Amino acid sequence: VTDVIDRVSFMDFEPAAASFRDDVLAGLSHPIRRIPCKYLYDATGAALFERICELPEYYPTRTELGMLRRYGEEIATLAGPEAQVVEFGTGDGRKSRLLLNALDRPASYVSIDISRDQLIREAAALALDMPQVEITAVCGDYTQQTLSLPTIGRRRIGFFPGSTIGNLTPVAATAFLARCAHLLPGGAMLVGVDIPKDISVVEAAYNDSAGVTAAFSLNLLARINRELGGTFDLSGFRHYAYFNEDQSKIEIFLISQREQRAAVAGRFFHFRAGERIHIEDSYKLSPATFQNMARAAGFEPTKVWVDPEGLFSLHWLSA
Ligand code: AVI
Repeated sequence: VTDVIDRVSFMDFEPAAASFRDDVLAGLSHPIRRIPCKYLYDATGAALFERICELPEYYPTRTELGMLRRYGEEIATLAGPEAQVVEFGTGDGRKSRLLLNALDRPASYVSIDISRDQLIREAAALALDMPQVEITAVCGDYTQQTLSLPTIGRRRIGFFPGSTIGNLTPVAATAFLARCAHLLPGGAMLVGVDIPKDISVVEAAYNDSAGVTAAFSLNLLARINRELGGTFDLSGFRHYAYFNEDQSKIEIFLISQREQRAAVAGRFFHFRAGERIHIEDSYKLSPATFQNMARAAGFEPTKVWVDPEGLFSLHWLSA
């Protein structure tokens, strides 16, 4: 532990920050242009994502919040008393509060995130609301780094809500879960997973009528302009999201609306009309598919809850 800020213990594993430029240049040079979706979340992107979560078409957030309320008691029984909750990624803290409030005298909460400012802000807010819980903020990249965590509490419970697991390829998701299993010996993990459903419902969630998701996608080009000396004309690109049925995933692209060039960090890139930049996948996994993935990662899936409308699932995995 390197520091204590506002009652929050802060551990900094100093995740590599220099990679945005390298990843964008490599991704735009690739024959199939692509930029990793983690770069969607600068401060503007994180604020836009919070607005997405409130949209009428975007069912995952409110469904999962409802499920945490509805199944809180059962979750508390499975977790046992005085647990240590370890959340991978911070979000806006609403789900962590619901979970901690449902549990029986949770001993501690560890939040792991790559973005230092949001991590500390949310952890400090949580510490104010829940003085009885020991709070640790860990700045690190849980997809890349091996993190050693403090042990406070009887049993470690991992928490990965929001179907963020669906933004990883199945291979990367399995590798991530295997890393988690390693961090949670004798513990368990609660994972939120979006499930396949009527295509029109899924596609509407990623093509909202207010255009917030489009703004979220286009902010990636704005971020490149701001941080990497980019010259993208945002009006020359369009957000496009569709459901790929064969692979059971939403695919999101930015499509060039005309022939154009843009500079990034002093290098020029040429785009044909209709050319795409792939910016995100969002897999939708049935309970059985996800349970198989969890088993391959070394977990024993012990319980799955699905909401009454069949939109979303919450999985309890024993490590
Ligand atoms: C963060 N993640 C689970 C969101 C999703 O649904 O895949 C990201 C998102 N992209 C556009 N809308 C939401």
